[in-house]
Amino acid sequence: DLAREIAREKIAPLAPYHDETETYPEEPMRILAEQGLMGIWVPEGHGGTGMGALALCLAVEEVAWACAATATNFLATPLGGYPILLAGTEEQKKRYLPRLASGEILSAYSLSEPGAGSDAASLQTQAVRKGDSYILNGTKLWCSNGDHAGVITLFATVDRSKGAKGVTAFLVEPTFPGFAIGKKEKKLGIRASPTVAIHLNDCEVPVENRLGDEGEGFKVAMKTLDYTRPPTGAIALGIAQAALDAALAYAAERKQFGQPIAAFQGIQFMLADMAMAVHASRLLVHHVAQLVDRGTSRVVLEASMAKCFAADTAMRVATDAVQIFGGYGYTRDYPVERFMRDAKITQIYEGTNQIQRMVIAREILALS
Ligand code: COS
Repeated sequence: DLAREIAREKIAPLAPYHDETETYPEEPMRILAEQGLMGIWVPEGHGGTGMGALALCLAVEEVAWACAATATNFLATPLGGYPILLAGTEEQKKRYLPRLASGEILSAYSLSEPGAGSDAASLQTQAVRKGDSYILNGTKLWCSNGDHAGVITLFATVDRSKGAKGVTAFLVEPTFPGFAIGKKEKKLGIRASPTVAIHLNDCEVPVENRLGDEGEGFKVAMKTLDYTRPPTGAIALGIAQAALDAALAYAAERKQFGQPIAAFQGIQFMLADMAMAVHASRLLVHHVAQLVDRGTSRVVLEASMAKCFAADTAMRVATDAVQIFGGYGYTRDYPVERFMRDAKITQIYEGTNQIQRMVIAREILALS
């Protein structure tokens, strides 16, 4: 309820401005922190509210209903922070989690590289141990919220020849020597969410900032995605619900041939299909989130299904909403064109929907 109130009253009115100007939604992010929503996923013992995965999905959906870019920035902190929960030492948890929970600092997750997207294990950024530090060299790409993060969970390899088994996770702070934020991408959608490159030029990371053991990083990266693909599905769900709501309102109000277009069966069937898909997405997202909250040890299948289905739904529903708005929908005077642009990224980030289908196929074939 709190997330919905903030989203509708404070975030939605600013969304078109931040989209148009490609500026960071400072005010929405400040309010989300002020109201205690940054700490939903953080256990109470570490300064959060410990409300769990379902609560995070509900909050993310509400924020995304208003502004998918703000929701992406909001989700970047659990994305960077879950690895600390999963693999961090007590000391690392104490150092970072309370500050992430309060919103004092934000986080980000940096896995992808220019040559390593879907094939994440082929990353090339190198980490070489030198005394009490690791020296990191390489370029990371597509880091959401990277230029606003106080700590970034960043993946490098200690041995390129080992593939996934060489990948190691580090907690990198932007003040570390040799760390630099690079190009900010100019994007089709979620334009108020910065997507940046990171350059590591003999970047010095203290040994105490290695997360987990050498070679454990790939599993940490994958387990993290099991927790963050459901709320990524919730971003898609928020966009889809916003597009459906806009289409319903417009179809009831817009008159052609002497009656509201909602009276035409052609439009009714579109709206019915949109509503079914949105409802099914919500059930998939909530189901996997509840499995996580119940402590289910493996949610790979359900997480990929929820993310993939909700993202495809968001794209289809937003495209249909533009269709229902007709020519008006194609202009920036109405929000549905933004929903359509924003929906597209949900089929790409956190693992493309092709990768999700690959993961789903692997899981069901192994089960049978
Ligand atoms: N949880 C725990 N361990 C996992 C795991 C998971 N969800 N997924 C994979 N692993 C483990 C495997 O069990 C394997 O361990 P062993 O060698 O001990 O058997 C290891 O990790 C390597 O896994 P796998 O062989 O499946 O790796 P692949 O190179 O085939 O890649 C995919 C797997 C394609 C699923 C992975 O690279 C992926 O998700 N790519 C998309 C990346 C992505 O989502 N990027 C966007 C996020 S950054 S915003």
